[in-house]
Amino acid sequence: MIERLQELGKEALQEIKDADTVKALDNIRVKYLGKKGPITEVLRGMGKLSAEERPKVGQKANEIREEIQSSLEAKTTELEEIALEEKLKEESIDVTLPGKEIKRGARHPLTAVVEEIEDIFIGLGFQVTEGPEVETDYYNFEALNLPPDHPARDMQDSFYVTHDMLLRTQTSPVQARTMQKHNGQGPVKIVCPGKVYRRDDDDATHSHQFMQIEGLYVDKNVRMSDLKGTLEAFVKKYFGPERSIRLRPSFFPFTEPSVEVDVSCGICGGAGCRVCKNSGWIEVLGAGMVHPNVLEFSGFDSNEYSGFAFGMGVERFALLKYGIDDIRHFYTNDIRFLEQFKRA
Ligand code: 2U9
Repeated sequence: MIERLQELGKEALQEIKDADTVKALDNIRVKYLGKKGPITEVLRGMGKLSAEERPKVGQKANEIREEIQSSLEAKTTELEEIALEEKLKEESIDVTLPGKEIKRGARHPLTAVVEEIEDIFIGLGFQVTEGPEVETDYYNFEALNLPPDHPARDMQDSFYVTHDMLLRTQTSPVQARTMQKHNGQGPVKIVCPGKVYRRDDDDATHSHQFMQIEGLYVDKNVRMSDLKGTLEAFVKKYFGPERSIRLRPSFFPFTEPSVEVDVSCGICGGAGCRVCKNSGWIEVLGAGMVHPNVLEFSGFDSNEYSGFAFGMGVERFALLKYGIDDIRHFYTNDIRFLEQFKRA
């Protein structure tokens, strides 16, 4: 019996040595030390042994059992350590690897142009003011000297929300609201950037939604020469000191007199080319002296106060600066277009 026990012990230790998983060790434990295992069986048969043999066999059986037990424990620890090491190796982080590139966006070109223009006017003493895009008929038209029968108020030209509310067709209502808040006290010196809406078929030069910046300066003794000097300073800052402006007479309901402002062509320097349609000049702004009716509508005494106002389309300024040929590029969000405006 002792021989049989020794054989079993040897067999078990060999199997433990060869085991390569904790699960396999568990199977070995059940196989050799379980209730139906060979060692238990040997112990069960001890009743048949002589009183002399019984303690010896019992002692050997316990020795073998303990040997198997401790070998199992040692091997379990060993396998667990190997598994842990492998896991650590697998999960280790190589801090020397280069990081993943994070895609950086860019300011939209129209935003960049708006901010650039705002900065120039801030430098000239203007404040930036914004207002609602859904406006009342009153602020969008009436306060700007566009009477109810004016053609610009045609339903066909504007996006009406209700019978007297519409998407603003210009940013001028912001100026009218600001003047009204001043209770007839100057100065008011503001630029108003923002989106405006007009019923138009979209093409390379038109969009039903575009951006404007308008300016207004109301104070005592504001004159046409102040308007000209301000716009000249602005254009030279935006396009370059070599550029000049010229004013041509025009008409707007909210200004009198009104002018259209051209900048000398930056491509041909005034000699005439495709960009300036051979005239040497490019139209960029509308402007004029604020109509007395508009001053009065917003609570200013037109005998005491005068003012100038101007308006420009932001897209046009962006097209000219960056040599873009189609206004629709600004709204279609093609990443290949937008990426070109990333800062270095
Ligand atoms: C108030 C009084 C006067 C704003 C002005 C223009 C001339 C003008 C156009 C330029 C191109 C609009 O984007 S565009 O189509 N604007 O020509 N705008 S004077 O005059 C005002 C505004 C508010 C209270």
